[in-house]
Amino acid sequence: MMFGRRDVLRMATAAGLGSALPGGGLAAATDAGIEELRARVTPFRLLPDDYPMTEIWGYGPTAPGPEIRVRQGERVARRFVNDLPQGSSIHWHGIRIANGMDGVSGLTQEPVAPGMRFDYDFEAPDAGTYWYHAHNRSWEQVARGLHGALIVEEATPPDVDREEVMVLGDWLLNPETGQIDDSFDHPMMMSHGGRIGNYITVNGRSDLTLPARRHERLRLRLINASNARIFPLTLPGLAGWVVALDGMPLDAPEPIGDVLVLGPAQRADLIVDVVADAGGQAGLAQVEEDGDYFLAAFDVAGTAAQTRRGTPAPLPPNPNTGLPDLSAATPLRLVMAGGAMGRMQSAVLNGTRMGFRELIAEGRFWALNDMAAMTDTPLAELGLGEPVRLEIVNETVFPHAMHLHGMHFREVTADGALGPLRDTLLVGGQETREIAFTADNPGDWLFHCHMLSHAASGMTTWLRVT
Ligand SMILES: [Cu+2]
Repeated sequence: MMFGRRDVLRMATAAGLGSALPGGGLAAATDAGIEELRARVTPFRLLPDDYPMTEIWGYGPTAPGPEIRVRQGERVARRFVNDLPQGSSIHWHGIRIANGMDGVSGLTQEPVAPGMRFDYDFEAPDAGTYWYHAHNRSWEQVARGLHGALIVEEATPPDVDREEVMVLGDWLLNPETGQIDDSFDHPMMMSHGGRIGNYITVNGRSDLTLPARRHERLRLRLINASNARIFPLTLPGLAGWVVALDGMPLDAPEPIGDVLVLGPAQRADLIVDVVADAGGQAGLAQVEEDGDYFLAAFDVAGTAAQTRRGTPAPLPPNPNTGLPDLSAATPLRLVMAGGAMGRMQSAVLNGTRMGFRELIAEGRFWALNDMAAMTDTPLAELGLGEPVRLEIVNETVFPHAMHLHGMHFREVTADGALGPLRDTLLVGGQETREIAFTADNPGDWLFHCHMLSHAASGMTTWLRVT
């Protein structure tokens, strides 16, 4: 099978592949001794050199923003300074966090106004691969570049030669100007699969190429930071195991299947060996109808070892691995309706039942349990420690990546078994799935679709744990 690079801009008429793109993080200590994370409008070398710079919104001069990395149990402290023209806040995706630090504008805090700041300070109780992103007008702000990796290292890291964090980005750019397409509220994006881009990057580059040696063992931390794109991935020239999903270690490493599917906001930790010959190429590729295209490539030179190593040990478990008590679990049900080609006749918006056409006029295309917007009352009020099972009925024809804040859940599979811990579940069109969790974190927690245009147009609800 041949693997090539995808055209730079699929919509563009002609352009050669450029190379160098600048990077560079930032970290500024402030007078208060807390590190600053400053969101600003900035030019970024997103496209190759023969294109103009792209104006992005970044945590610093790049997208993704600076990688935040701590050891398990350490604190993350950042002073968020908002130099954007809009209010904003930062959500620390997948971290079991105190509610007031969850960063959800309109639920756990007010948006931080332009020119203002907010100090985030929380413990990272679980090792794993997480990310941070804007959580006000997220369908616009994340798309403009406000996202970055948050890595929590194990006390005893796995035995690998090195690791690579790979933040998958999906940009919708105007092919004439190279600037971010600003049709964030376009009904087509809201009502279909969400804002799908035309320019895919890994760590802000379309041509990321890294060196590797045959039989080198790598840990890959994959993060899907796109607004709506579901990545079907293959790993040509690499062979190995999934060791964690959404940051949470699997009980045992699982061999990577033919295709690894990563929905919006989902992460996968892989331990892979380079099996391509020296002089060959390996990498991370996206499956498309006409072939597989490298998103990131390894140029294989030299040999790290004569033979492959054996199966890796599982990652050390995090402290929250207890199983929810299904026999005592409170049953909840969430019906997802609407969207193009759906059959939603009406839904309730701000206390008023409206027909689908009226809802569309209000920018609402979806409903959760008949509600086309966040309501004052939560989906459920749960007691601290209460076990829950939540059936998710997707009556729409689109897949949705359902994300629970503050707590991890396990999928209840058809045979009644419990799957691995996750924070984001990709539910296929017209599928019914079930998750279970113990409501062990007090506060108001969002539960929403991570196709961010969907979240903005009806697919957001919340749970209260007291
Ligand atoms: Cu959705």
